[in-house]
Amino acid sequence: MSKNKKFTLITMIAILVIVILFGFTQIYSLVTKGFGFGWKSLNPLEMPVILEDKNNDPNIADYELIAKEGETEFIEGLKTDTLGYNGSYLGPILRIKRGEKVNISVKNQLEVPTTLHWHGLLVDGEQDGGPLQGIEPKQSWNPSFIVNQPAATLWYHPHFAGTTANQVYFGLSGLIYIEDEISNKLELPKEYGVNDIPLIVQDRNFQKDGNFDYRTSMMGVVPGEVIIINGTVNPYLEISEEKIRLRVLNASNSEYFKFSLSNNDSFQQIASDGGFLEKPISMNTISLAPGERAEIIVDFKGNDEKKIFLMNDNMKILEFKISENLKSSIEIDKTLTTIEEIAIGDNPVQREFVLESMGISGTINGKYYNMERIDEEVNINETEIWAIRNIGGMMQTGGHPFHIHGTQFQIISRDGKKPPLGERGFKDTVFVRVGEEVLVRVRFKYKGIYMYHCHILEHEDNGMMGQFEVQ
Ligand SMILES: [Cu+2]
Repeated sequence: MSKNKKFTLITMIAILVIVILFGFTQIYSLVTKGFGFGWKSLNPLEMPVILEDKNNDPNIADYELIAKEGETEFIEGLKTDTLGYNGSYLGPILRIKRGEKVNISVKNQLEVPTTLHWHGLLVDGEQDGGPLQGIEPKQSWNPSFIVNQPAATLWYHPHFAGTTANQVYFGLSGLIYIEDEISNKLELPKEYGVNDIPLIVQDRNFQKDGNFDYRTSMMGVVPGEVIIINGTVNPYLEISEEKIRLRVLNASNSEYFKFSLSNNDSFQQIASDGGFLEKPISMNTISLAPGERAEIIVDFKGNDEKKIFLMNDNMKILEFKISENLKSSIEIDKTLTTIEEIAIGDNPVQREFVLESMGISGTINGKYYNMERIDEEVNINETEIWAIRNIGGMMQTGGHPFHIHGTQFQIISRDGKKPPLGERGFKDTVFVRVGEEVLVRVRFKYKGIYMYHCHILEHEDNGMMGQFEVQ
């Protein structure tokens, strides 16, 4: 063989190996990056509606959520096929008072089965909306529960085994606000849409005709070049008051976000997944893995710049258009709530959850999800210590957001060290980096079968989930 031919052969084999390793779609995405949206044609940030309670009794709420297909105009003049609850994309906000009885009629108008899971809500296993509560097309599911947990920003989304990632990507997600005596009493911005703003953050790819370009390879989902907030492409928000409360949800399938302000100003975190922190915490960046939430207060007082952006790493994702005459705001309370450590008995039950992933799929304790199998038996009202370990795996690129249903837990440690201040409140999802071990204190107050899983939705759909029964 001539030197030239040998060289060509080696080059071709090298290209083949690269393509097999990284997947065609990943390479395509790398090549086309930079031809994305940039920052142009700004749209006012969409505000989800607050769902109307159809019951006049102040202690009972009757809600209706209809999962259906629709069309959404993200890009001017182009229609995108989407899914939504009661609308074409995303869903309304369920605003629930602590102590209230909630009846929900969930109707499935999709052509495929779905479920509706209340992420972060403490309810019986049968009301939880996991993979075991499937709703066939044209059928309804009518969960009913009393909400008894602190004020928090939670969310809802489908959880049907194997199709969750697709249904969430196309639009099925919504927020739940729980309010209680503490949240009502605190000095905080609480005027919805004015100074209390939801931010449902998602990455998306679009095709030329406007449709979503949801692509996966053996590596996982192809990261979106466009960040949309509340379903708005290139959004802006008019700021007319000094202090604005942002309730941020990472509703992406697999992207990890690192938020900051373009002027690098600090802001204050006031809540994590399960509710308020004890005190506001000042910070310059906040990271959220898929499924995680945080509430932050941004103070725009004394800014010379009239344009400040919310950033994800180095990318602008939301423009704050700041008014000339900002309405002055109240001072935020210095103490928000009291968080008691979840009480623990002598010799608590300890469990270990080993996370291992291979590109788009993964296992927990070496097992893929099996609907017929109960992986752990847990006693009700008994605090346990769960150790979650990420041992990496083949083609492992990042960490796993580990979500436990039916509880709000407390993080004891990350690799033996106390968690950062923003993680010392209640959590239902914790990001576990490669090689890291996270210990949590967990207790269940309701009975039934629940899930624990990775909240990278492609991992979840491809087996990275287990079941436990509380009794
Ligand atoms: Cu994962």
